[in-house]
Amino acid sequence: MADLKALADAIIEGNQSKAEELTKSALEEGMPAKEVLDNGLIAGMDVVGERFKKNEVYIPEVLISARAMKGAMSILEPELTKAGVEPIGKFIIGTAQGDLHDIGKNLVSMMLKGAGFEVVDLGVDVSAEQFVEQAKEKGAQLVGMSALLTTTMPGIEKTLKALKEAALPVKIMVGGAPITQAYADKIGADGYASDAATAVDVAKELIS
Ligand code: B1M
Repeated sequence: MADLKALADAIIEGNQSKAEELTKSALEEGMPAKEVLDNGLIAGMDVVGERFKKNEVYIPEVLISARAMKGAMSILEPELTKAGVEPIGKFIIGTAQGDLHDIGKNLVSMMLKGAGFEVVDLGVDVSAEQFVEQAKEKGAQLVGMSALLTTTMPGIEKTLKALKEAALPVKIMVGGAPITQAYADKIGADGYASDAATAVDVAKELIS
């Protein structure tokens, strides 16, 4: 009998080979891919997110868990596609124009994937035009921007204006070390999060 609790634990421990092995055996036993995803992988990443928020684990542990999740997802994804399982939302993410910092943005991206979002990562130094074009092309519900430099924060505001002018039905989220809730409110962003685990909660709220 497939042990989804052991799978969740393997994700929490960041044990990639065990997570992959347990995912394979659950599928071989005929367990639905969605059940493996929800009660194994996502259940594990939820615990990691909560521990990260409480400062019980730090960035390296989260990255190791995310790597285990990614390995198991590569086995699960073809089965999810076959079963027609839809992601809970489509999220476009990138770092503001002129800004090359991507460690926090990558962490947010991984946690969102861990929570069941489809994430299109545009990378770093992303212009307002690229955000708008990709949001349109990919039919995203959420656009997230990250900035680490005070000098690149205006790029976030510019992109936000461009997305609003394009009248796309997207919610806009912002984050990164110099960004605050007050700044997010001032520029009219729909959501702000100070860390990657909270970003997942905010994203879920925005699409609910
Ligand atoms: Co840069 N750098 N850096 N740097 N760098 C800072 C940011 C700086 C504060 C250092 C300092 O002076 N004390 C300073 C900025 C000062 C300012 O603007 N006020 C700075 C500077 C000045 C620069 C350069 C200009 C240096 C130079 O060349 N003279 C240059 C700029 C390059 C460019 O971007 N054009 C530069 C370059 C670099 C490296 C390339 C060497 C490297 C980046 C490597 C990389 O990212 N691949 C780097 C690094 C590593 C840093 C520090 C040391 C660490 C940043 C980091 O990754 N933090 C940083 C100093 C520091 O913070 N101690 C510094 C960890 C990361 C997990 O946190 O990104 O905040 P963070 O993400 C968090 C939250 O903010 C949130 O979730 C994450 C996880 O919980 N979050 C979101 C992030 N994005 C979110 C999006 C959301 C929601 C939440 O919704 C969409």
